[in-house]
Amino acid sequence: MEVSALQHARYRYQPQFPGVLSQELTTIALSPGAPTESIADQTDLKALFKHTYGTPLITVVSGTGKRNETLGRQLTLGVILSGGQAPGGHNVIAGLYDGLKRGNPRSRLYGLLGGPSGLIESKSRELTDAVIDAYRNTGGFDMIGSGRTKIETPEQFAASLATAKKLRLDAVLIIGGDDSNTNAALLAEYFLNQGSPIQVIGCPKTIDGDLKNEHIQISFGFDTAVKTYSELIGNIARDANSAKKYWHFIKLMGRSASHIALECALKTHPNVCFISEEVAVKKWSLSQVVDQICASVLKRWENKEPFGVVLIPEGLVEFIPEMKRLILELNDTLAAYEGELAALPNWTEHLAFLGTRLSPTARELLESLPPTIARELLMDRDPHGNVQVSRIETEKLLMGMVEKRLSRLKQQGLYTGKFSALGHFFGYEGRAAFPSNFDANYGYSLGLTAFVLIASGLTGYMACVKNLAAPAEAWIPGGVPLTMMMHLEQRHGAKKPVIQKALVDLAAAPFKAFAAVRDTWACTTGFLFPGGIQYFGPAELCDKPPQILELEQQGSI
Ligand code: FBP
Repeated sequence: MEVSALQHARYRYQPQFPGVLSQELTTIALSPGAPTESIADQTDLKALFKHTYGTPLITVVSGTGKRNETLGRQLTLGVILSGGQAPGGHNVIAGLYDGLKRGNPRSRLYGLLGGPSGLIESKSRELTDAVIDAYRNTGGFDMIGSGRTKIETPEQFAASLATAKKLRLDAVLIIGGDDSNTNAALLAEYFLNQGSPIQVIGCPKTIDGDLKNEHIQISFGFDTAVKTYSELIGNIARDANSAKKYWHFIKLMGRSASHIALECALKTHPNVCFISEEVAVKKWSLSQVVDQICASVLKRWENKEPFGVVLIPEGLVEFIPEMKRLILELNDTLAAYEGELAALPNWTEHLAFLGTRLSPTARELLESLPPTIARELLMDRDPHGNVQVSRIETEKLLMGMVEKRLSRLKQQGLYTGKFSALGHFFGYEGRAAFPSNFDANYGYSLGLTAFVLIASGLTGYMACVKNLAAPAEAWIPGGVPLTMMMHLEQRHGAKKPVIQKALVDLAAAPFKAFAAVRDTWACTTGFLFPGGIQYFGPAELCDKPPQILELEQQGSI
């Protein structure tokens, strides 16, 4: 198979990992903490997770140096990649594989194909040296594929157990985000309920950075994704500063949370960046959001700088209270009139039909939106019939509204400049990039840690690695009980146990660092140009962890 020069060079990269994992793995010890509680709803969760609730936090420590036969026994494991791609996933599998072979060379690893459905439908491939070596330090999830199927129904749980038994698995590692790890917790509990000793361990994956708490400092994939987007933002900013004629509106992936936008802002110093969590707390209207962009446009035009960069988190519209209300009303109304709407030939008729059925405020807002956006709100639905917020072209919505506002100011003689805007959406560009050294090291360390937890007989845990702002040698591997990160949430009309998503904390150091300088960025040109990810060279260029992580751990820039 032909590979690029970089892929060839990356095959030879040796991921760095915690010092404690470099000793003979079969001599390692686990240090348990006190029993744990879930973050809320303790009584309900204790009842739902009778076998796995309340287990202690685990730290992996140096052992006595004596071989522990449990850790050296022959094992057969299954691994699943779940949800959206995140750079570093192949290295988790490589770390798991290497740990497994270091523990006992006769152990085997199966990849379940296409995400959780590989377990349900019993689709797997054995992962050998040749397969693993072809994917070391590469991006994407193409080694075994991924998928978004949830193991939900009693039949799916039973089929999962049947596959695990058929492959004679001792354990399954589920590499995924908050929902997939919730699934891992349910599966671990189910297996024990069925009297099966098959263990389930989770691993924190997502570019969104929203699987994060006291014990999970960041998910793998975030670092590479933000470094990729920041390179592109920096390049665009430099182009803008050269041509001096365009305003670039850049929407960034990340679902509801704005961690990606915040990290990209800290890395590139755009003129405007919205943090959805702040918009919600301050209850900004769409018009106030537009005001802020216009204020920067006017100021920069006065300064003879008729160009700029605006960063927009993917989930912004959900956090603008009036838009949120409109989306909820639309979801309800569309569900109530599903049949009638299906019979209408086009979206203009949908709009007219809905017009009389929405509240006056919702109707007014819908009608004030640019036609393309109104159309996206009406036509683009997910399988549950809800508006697909991530598909809404928020960058175009804001460009259109700013343009409208500026032409009004022009008519009033308050603005005489030109305004040319270009829209971009960065998302998929960053999900399958070659993992940065940080993600290559972190993914590999998570895989090795997962092996240690599995070989030690644990189930219902997420592999974790702490102290990530330090060099990899000083990272601390361990395990967090999945139930410890859970609470109950209303989902599809019922209370369900879920791992809590982490939104941007407005009281924490990363947001404060951004808030302290953004007014200056709005009026001046102080872009940073981070350039492409550096894979070979000095550590300060190649191994830097995400800035939000450094800020959280140091409390300052
Ligand atoms: P995960 O939550 O599975 O990690 O996926 C993250 C993400 O990249 C989001 O940022 C984005 O909104 C979504 O996936 C896109 O999903 P899809 O791959 O189905 O288009």
